[in-house]
Amino acid sequence: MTTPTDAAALTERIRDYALSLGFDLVRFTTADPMLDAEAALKERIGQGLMGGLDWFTAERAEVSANPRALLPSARSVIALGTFYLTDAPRDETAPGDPHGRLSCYAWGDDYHEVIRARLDDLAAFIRTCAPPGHEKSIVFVDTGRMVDRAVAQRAGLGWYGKNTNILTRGWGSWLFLSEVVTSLDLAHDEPLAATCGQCEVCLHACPTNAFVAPYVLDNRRCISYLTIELRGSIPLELRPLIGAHIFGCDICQQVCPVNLVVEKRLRQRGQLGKPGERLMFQPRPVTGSSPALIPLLKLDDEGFRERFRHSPVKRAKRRGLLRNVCVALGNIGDPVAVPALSDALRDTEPLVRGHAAWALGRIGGTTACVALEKALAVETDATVQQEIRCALEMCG
Ligand code: B12
Repeated sequence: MTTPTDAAALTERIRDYALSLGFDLVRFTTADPMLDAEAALKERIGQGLMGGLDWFTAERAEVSANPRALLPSARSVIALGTFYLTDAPRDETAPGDPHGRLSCYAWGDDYHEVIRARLDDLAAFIRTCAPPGHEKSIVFVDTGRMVDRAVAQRAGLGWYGKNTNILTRGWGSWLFLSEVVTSLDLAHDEPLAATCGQCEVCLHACPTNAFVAPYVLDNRRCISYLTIELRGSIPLELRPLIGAHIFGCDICQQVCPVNLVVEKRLRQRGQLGKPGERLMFQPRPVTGSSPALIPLLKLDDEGFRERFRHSPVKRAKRRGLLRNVCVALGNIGDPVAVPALSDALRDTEPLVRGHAAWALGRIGGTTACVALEKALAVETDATVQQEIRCALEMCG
């Protein structure tokens, strides 16, 4: 039997160890089911707002909102936050050298790999200090069946922002969330009383109007979904709204007043933008935070694998990333991209050919039109033929 004093002492040992591993926030909550979260998830699925994420089923919602469905002996959940912002994004696009935007979380090494290693270390530590019979634990980061944000909210790690992200006073919303579900009895924290109050800046800043109400995101309109998770064609009406985003989007976080205050304070204290700080999340040398787009369009499978090994960007796969690059080039509208986009009309992937056609139509001009006409004469895929015809109409 663990006494409250034992539990408090053990909780502090675990907190200190987690902080020493590089986690920035550590809170503790019970392993009771999160019934509000389960109801919210089921409601969103029922309304079609999780459309496109076929794996997000009502059954999954039931399991992921109930830690004991995953570890029957669970008594506590350790909620962890890892700050990942390393510097403010720079828009490097200049005439003749179009650049795209990577969302900040994807600048550096794949956080799943970085955090998983820390979680395994923490779980091993917990095993060594657990009383007999309480050694069991399982770890989660993002891809596991656990509602990361609901755990973080109940543990008082942060509060729900209206853009659905968890916000914190010290680190804003620039945190990866992860958990350890354990059979240990620990001292539990309370949820925070903080809210976003009257502020709705994020809701109105979204270029695709993805928020149907505060706290409610329509996944199918979110640029993050369209550029990362969507495997097929990007809906025509949304393409112009995506701008130069080629992997994820940070707009609803960048405009958040809490985040702006946090960034300013961290910068003043020298905790942001410091060379050598959080190296694993700093922009990778070859790709940076806003990569040149034309060279990306020339990547073959091998080149893509090589360039994005250990980067979150690999999730989009070559065809998804090149699709996004075409859309960004179309939106930037610089004719310097016409030769590379014309070459992409001969890509092995119909998805890339179709989006290259759209971009050429949007940029327009005689060279783009001629390339589209030539491509139409030899194209065999019906969807791409349709894209080319639409593009020729845009060309005028
Ligand atoms: C599916 C998913 C997505 C989808 C859908 C997003 C979404 N809103 O659900 C897509 C691909 C679009 C996406 C995008 C992003 N994601 Co994502 N995503 C997930 C994933 C795998 C599941 C999220 C989920 O359960 N969604 C279901 C919906 C219904 O949940 P929800 O919107 O959070 O709803 C909760 C609250 O809103 C609340 N609620 C409901 N109604 C109400 C009403 C009131 C009044 C209140 C107070 C609360 C409330 O209850 C709900 C249940 O907890 C998690 C990882 C995980 N395993 O949890 C990461 C996760 C949520 N994503 C994350 C990140 C970083 C992002 C991006 C910022 C990435 C980017 N830069 O492009 C964007 C942000 C977009 C946005 N504004 O949400 C982080 C969030 C970190 C944080 N600080 O909150 C997570 C936790 C990954 C991680 N482990 O760090 N993501």
